[in-house]
Amino acid sequence: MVAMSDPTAPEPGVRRLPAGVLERFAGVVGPEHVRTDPEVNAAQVVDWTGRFRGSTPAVVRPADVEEVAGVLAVCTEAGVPVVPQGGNTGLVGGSVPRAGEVVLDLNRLTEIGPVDVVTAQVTAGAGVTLASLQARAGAAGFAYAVDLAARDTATVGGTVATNAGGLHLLRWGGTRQQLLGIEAVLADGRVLRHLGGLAKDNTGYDLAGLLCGSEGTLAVVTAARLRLIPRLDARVVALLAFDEVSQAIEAVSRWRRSVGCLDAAELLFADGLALVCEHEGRRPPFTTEWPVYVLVEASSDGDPTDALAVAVGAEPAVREVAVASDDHGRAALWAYREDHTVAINALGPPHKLDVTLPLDRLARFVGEVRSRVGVVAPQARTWLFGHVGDGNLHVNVTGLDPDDETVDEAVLELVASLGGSISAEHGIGVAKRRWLHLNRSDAEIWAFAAIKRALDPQGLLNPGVLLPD
Ligand code: 2HG
Ligand code: ZN
Repeated sequence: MVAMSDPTAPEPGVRRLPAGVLERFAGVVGPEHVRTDPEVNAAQVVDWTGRFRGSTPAVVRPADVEEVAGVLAVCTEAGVPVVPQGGNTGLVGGSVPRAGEVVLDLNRLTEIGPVDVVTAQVTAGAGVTLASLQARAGAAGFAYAVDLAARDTATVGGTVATNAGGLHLLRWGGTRQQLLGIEAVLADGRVLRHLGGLAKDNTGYDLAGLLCGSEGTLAVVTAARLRLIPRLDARVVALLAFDEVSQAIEAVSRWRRSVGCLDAAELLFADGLALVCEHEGRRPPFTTEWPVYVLVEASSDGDPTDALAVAVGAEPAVREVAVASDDHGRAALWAYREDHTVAINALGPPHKLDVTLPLDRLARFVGEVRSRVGVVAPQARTWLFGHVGDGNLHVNVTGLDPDDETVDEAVLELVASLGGSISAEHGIGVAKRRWLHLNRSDAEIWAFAAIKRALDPQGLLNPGVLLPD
């Protein structure tokens, strides 16, 4: 018996599936892995921020690639749309069944292959969390280059599907730079598998590169062959205070050139730091409140503290410094930065605008964005933080109705007018697809649509995500 409520009487607003589809899903994955109870599925129909909500007739939980292929074949035959979902930590509404789609939950694909110590590679299933991947790589003397605050929940499949950037991109690149091969299932159940991990392999189209960042619209990622980096245990973190954002940005540009082992350079502002301290009940890092802070991390196989100290000492604009090289102290400094997301979310569902600016225009953007928001939404509050080394700012705006997009439009137009990207690392999702044209030409969007039609002719994979209507 399928573990579900009566499929003939769906919840109000929930899509009715064609007769027999739930039973066919159950035939593929086992009845206990077809979940139809709205209470059980509640956390999987809303995004992490609470801004994007939907409903689903069923969450289907395959155990492996064959079961994913079987479920998708049923969906194609029955014309049932699907939203692939991993850790559901996305921030642009890309993993939520907004129009009553079936949720294809990849969290059971947790297999991690052996670490190949000669080539420094590993194959990981879509449902492996970044934390588990780090643990496996670490045990073999390596690390995985992509790291995020949501590491305990975010999965390999989700980070590949969104080409996640994270905290260490400036040194090691984002997810696409780690990807040596992919296994993925097309809408009709066909399996694409290219996991050999050969360093040189020019045998046609780079499907891994194409699927990475396609946000579940072209195929469902089931595994990835990933590059590993050396595990560098000598690590130092410093939090540095500045008076002006332009000074902070210029200092980071110099440190990028002078400190070869720089892993991260993150930007914080006084209001965000104060919010984090209040929300977490934590003491501020300094007795004086400074307008701008930069958190830097360096790692090496020998102690990188001196290299960082020399570089920091050469910057007269640095007003105060807190340094930590032990695990506890480093985590405490990182928490001032990583806890922004949670602290802001506690104010109510934020609008998240994850953008990149050319580095020489970043300070100007910071100077203008709050007033642009103020003009269209005087009641709103704008929070800024991000990966300053990459020119990537996270503009979070609270105090807005979830569906009110006037602020989104004002900010994204400002970004585009300054030559920036409307999506640095979170993707387009449903949140930004109306503005894809700000960064992509008609010809590019035509090519996107042509690829989508070729791989998913019925438009069943993550409908409403990435591509404009
Ligand atoms: C981060 O950098 C994540 O911490 C989340 O990309 C950013 O909450 C956000 O807007
Ligand atoms: Zn980020």
